[in-house]
Amino acid sequence: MTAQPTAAETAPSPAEPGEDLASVHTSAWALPPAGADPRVVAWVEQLAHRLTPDTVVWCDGSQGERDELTRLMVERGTLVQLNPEHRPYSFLARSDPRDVARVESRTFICSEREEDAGPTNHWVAPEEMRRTLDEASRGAMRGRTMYVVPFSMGPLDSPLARRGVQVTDSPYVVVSMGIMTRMGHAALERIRPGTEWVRAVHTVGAPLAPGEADVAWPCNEVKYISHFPETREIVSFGSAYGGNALLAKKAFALRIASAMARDEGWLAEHMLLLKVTNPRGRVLHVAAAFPSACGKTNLAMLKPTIPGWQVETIGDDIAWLAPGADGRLRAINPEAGFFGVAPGTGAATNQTAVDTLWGNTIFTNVALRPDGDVWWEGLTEDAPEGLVDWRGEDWTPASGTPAAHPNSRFTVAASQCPTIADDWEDPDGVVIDAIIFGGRRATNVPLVVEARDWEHGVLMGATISSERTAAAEGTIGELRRDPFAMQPFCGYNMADHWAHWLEVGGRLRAGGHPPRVFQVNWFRKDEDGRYIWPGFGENSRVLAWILDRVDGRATAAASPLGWIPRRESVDLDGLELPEGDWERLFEVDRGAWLDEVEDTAAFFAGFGDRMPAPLERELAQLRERLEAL
Ligand code: OXD
Ligand code: MN
Repeated sequence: MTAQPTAAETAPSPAEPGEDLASVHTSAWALPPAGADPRVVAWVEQLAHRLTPDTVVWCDGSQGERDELTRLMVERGTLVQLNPEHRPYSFLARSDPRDVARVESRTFICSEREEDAGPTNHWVAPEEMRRTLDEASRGAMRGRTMYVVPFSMGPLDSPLARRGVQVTDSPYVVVSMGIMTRMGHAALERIRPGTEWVRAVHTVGAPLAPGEADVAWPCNEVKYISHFPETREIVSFGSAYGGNALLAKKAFALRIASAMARDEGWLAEHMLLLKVTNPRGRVLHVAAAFPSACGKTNLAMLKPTIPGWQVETIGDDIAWLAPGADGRLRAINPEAGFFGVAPGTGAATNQTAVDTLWGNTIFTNVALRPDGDVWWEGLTEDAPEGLVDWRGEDWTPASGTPAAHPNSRFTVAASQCPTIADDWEDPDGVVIDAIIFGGRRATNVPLVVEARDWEHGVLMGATISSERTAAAEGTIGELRRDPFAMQPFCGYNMADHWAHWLEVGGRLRAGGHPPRVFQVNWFRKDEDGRYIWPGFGENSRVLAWILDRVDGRATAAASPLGWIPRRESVDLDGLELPEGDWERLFEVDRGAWLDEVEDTAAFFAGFGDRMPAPLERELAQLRERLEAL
């Protein structure tokens, strides 16, 4: 594949003074739909003048539009249509091998003041970033179509929903946004004078010279995923993949929305949402934050192994939470689809996800079977014969590389999930009874602990972490911190995010029903590196204990780390836990924990005077409880 030109190489010279770009281009620019908010129309026009697409198309979100776009992409080689006998109305996309994941090193928070981005974000001054992006994006859509994609995050008429408009030159992004959001005409209609809406600009950054042939996955070596939290704007240049390009997701629903939520008194979080019905018929709802690649989609579609419990899905990645008029915390899933990691999704780990993907699905960077269906590592135990890998090359198990890219994905409507809850689109949101924070920890962190109170729970969220493995840069065993699982997604200073949680907690406490807060860790290992807890469906035993605590039925014992379950209060029937494993799951190593507290103190010190005092106090109290052991 030929190298894509860089941003600098592709930037055409600015228009000559006095040149009337509008008269050059407007002929192919479709008229905006009648009634479109004039602010949106003016913004699109201004962008079209800068990006100079050949055509401007306003997307209506209809099936006909989607059919036309997929047809176009099949023709261009961006999509392969899968065999409809196996996977009706489904497609495979193979990305450029240099565009396969989110690029955190190229993700910028451009707040007015550096300290408002904080030490966990890459900050660039907004004027400087605007200058860079203006230059890079001048003419960047030449030879392409600019699609205008209006969308709603959250059910269309929910008071918790927010609106956005993304322009993009990638039809793959349009079709994906159509699955991941409520996209099209209905969303545009809801942007009226006075409605706040997020402006999101996306270009693959690969303009075409007249007559130049396109490639299947245009992108640019240089990438900028830039966020302007004060003005609620996103500009993404150079990538067409996932969170870099589907700007409704991480860029809007987390980075920009977290800043909106800070200003407006709610929370935008990297959390899955569950509805759980206990054996007594009580319905409870759970929000759970886990870092990327900790099995959020599996937990969101959990099949309990214990009788009497029903778990249903509301969301698998993002939750917007707000104290309601009744003083209780309510939550919506702002998304309409799942953009899940394919490898590791199979009958043994998540049959519900496998069932969700029966059709109407876009797969990206998975392997292709000779019968026109897809495959990835973990879908079945053995790889089928005759696979073509994610790069489009023939593959056998002897190839020595995975057939599906480790970050290969499925994009599918949430409504297609067999366990989707009946209240998943409740416009008022569901009442949250429990909040769970989880990390991937081989050591120290017990299977489950209940926080002593909200402040202690905020400490648990602020200290989510995973040990580095050989797969990540850095020293093995060193902690990779991912506070609130929001390290790559918080659009403002992380310490202010903790202060905001403390403030929201104060309001929930005043309402009399703050959710209970828990920490879980499915990944603890013994000295031989063996996972002690079986995980997956067996996690229902832990979830049941958590919700029995909320229901006032399960007992707990005090530990320096918080409340841990008494063995008899957890349903372990039918689980063959080797002798001593239960105790190992809750072991507190005083020395290792005191070291961890010191590491946390050093981490907190990095936030200087933005560090909220109640969290420092919580840490000091934890140290005291450990010292008393
Ligand atoms: C995701 C992520 O894609 O967290 O959901 O990276
Ligand atoms: Mn995620």
